[in-house]
Amino acid sequence: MRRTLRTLLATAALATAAIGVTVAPAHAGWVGITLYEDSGYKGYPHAYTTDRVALYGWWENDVASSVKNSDVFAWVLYDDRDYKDRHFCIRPGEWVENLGSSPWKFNDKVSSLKRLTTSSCAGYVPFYNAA
Ligand SMILES: [Ca+2]
Ligand SMILES: [Ca+2]
Repeated sequence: MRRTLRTLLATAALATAAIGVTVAPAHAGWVGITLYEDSGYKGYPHAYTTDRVALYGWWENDVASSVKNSDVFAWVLYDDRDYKDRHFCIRPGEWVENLGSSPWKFNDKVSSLKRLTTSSCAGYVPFYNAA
């Protein structure tokens, strides 16, 4: 049953990928955040421009291993849906090559995303100390 569902979802995900719906836009000036399945900005890129109260499915939830913020605002990544549990904030222009690195230990954890309306982390725990 579970295997059948996974196969079905995999087929659906591949169909979606084939028509380019969720592929990160490559054009200059794109604004948003990109989560990658693998460290080093590799694997399937998931691009977001708005809050996500919950990420769904094996292809999107608990898969992010690296992240780039190409937005003008900071984003907060949460371990649980509904913006709960452990979280870290990434500022505009910041990249995190390996979410599993020891300061964070956040590999394959991200389950919701919040886009702030400031470029600073505004009190949220940042990945990096401010320059
Ligand atoms: Ca991963
Ligand atoms: Ca999670």
